[in-house]
Order: sequence, then structure tokens, then C-alpha cells
Amino acid sequence: MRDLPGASLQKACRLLVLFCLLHLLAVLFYYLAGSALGPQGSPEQPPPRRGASIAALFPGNASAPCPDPSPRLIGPLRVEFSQTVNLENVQKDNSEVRDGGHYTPKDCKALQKVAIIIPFRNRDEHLKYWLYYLHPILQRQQLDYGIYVINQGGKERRNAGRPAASMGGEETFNRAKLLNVGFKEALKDYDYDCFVFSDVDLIPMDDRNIYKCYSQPRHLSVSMDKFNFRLPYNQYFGGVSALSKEQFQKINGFPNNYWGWGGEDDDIYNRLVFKGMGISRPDATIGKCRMIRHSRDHKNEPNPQRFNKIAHTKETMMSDGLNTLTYTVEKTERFPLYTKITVDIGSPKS
Ligand SMILES: [Mn+2]
Repeated sequence: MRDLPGASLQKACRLLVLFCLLHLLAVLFYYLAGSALGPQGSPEQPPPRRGASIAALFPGNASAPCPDPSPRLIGPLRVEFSQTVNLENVQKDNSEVRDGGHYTPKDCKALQKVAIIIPFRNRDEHLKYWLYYLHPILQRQQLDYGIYVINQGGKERRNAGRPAASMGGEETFNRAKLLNVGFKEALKDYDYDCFVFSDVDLIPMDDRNIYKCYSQPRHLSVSMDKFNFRLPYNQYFGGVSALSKEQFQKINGFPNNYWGWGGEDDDIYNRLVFKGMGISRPDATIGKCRMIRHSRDHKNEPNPQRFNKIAHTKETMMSDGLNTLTYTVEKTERFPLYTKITVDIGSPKS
């Protein structure tokens, strides 16, 4: 019986140890469960909003360069033009685009500041599709970009007596001169280092076709549906192209005197070659794009002088271009998704 009290003390000690272990386990359990469910469980501390910027939480991040390539790219895209586009919906879907069509990535520093220049006249339906498709693509490409629609205004000078309201009041279209204007006007807005020149009716079918500049001038619209997804010829530089500020200045910009359809893109190609540059291109898969079908525009007939002009680029390029560009801005409009600059670029005779 002597060891009875000892035995009962031993039993009490075992119980105490067991109790302590259970307590420890319980504390551990609630600690782990609490950390996993924590923020949602406490109503006074709502979870961070989905749109809340990481840059706001980690200020150092905004100055870190964006990864190259962007992790947000998807690849091949479906592009079609069967449904009409409502610009208000496009605006809602791209709420981070600022007035005038400017966007800057929030969480990282964009690798390039890109001005997109679109030569324009009477193509509002096409512009809607362009904005609908391109804004999401350009944001996924994490570019610091602005959209400039350069609208050819002015009046036809030769038949001044005609009523201004009629279509006949317009001057012949001049794509390359409008692009020169876009370069100059965009630089007044912001310190852009890259310029993408795009027709309003061309939509890329793969977001890996990055709308930025490379060490050589870039041709982006390399496999268009219109040409059965092939380059029409090796020297083709029309549609969508990208030149850095330095590349553009080196060739004295684009020609100002190609009035009407055709030739100006070949002149630009010649300028690049004469200045010792080569053309960079994406491969035929990434470079696929669709053109919105349309009939020939009024006052943009094929230019009969184009063949003769292309043959003389070497002699004319330094006396026709950025250094001889003259125009008058008639109106600048900052729309939610783009900046529209209406300009009088004169006429073939002036
Ligand atoms: Mn076209």
C-alpha cells in the first residue's frame, strides 16, 4: 500500500501532461485555422479590392521594368467584324485608359513609350473596331502608349465654288504626310521613343505581335488575310510599321508629296535601305492580321506618279520629309479612347 500515494501522484502527473498536450494542440489548431481564414472572418477588415494596385502596396515595384515578354499575353486571337461596336462599352471595358487614349502600366515601368499614329478620313466604323481590339492587346503588351488619329481636314482648293458640305469638298488623301504630322504632334504631348504607324482597318490576330520598336525598323502586318496570309513582296512595308524616334529622324521622316493611293510605303522602304537599315519582322504566324473589307475611298485614287517617284527616293529624301513639313492644326479632340487631330495638310499644287 506504500506505493499507493506514489501511484496516484504518477497518474495525476500523466493527466496533467496529457491536458497540457491537448491544450497545446488546441491552441495550435486555432492558430493555423485562424491565419488561413482570418481576413474573411473579420467583418471590420474587408479583403483588398481586386483592382487595388500592387504598386500602391509595394511602391518600389512601379519603377521595376516590365518583364519581357509580358506575362499577360494570350497568343492567337479571334478577330471578326460581324457585330457592330458600341464605343461606350469599349470605354467601360478599358477603364484604365485615360482621356485621349493614353495608358501606362501600373505595376511596372513600361519598356517603351509608344505613340500609335493612325492616318484617317471618314472611317469611323473601322476606327471603332480598331479601338475595340487594340486597347486590350496594347495593355496586355504592357506598353506606355497613346493613340493619335490624324484626320485629314482642309478643303479642296481647285474647286472652291462647290458647296462645302458635299464630298467633293475634300482634297486628295495623303497618308505619309498625315503620319509625319502624327509624329510631330505626338511629341508635343509626351516624350515618346517609339512610333507605330497603323492603317485604321488592320487588326493583329496574335498579341505576341508587339507594337513596339526594335533595333531595326519593324514591319508588323506581315501576313494579311487580304494577301492570303503572305507578304505580297519582300520589300513590302505598308499597313502597320514601327520606327524609333531615331530611326524616323535618320530618314527625314516620310515623304510629303505622295497624293492618292500607293507608293509612299515603298518610298519609306527605300529611305530605310538608303540609310543602311534593314527590316525586322515577326514570323508569319505571329504576324497574321485581318483587314476590314472596304471599297476604295473617295479622293484616294491610285497615284499615277508613284512609280516615277519611287525611282528617285535617293535624290529626294533629304529635301522632302520632316524638314519640309508644313500643316495647320484645325482641331484637337481628346476622346476617352483616342486623341483626334484634324489638320489641313494642303493640296498637291501647294
Ligand atoms: Mn484598307
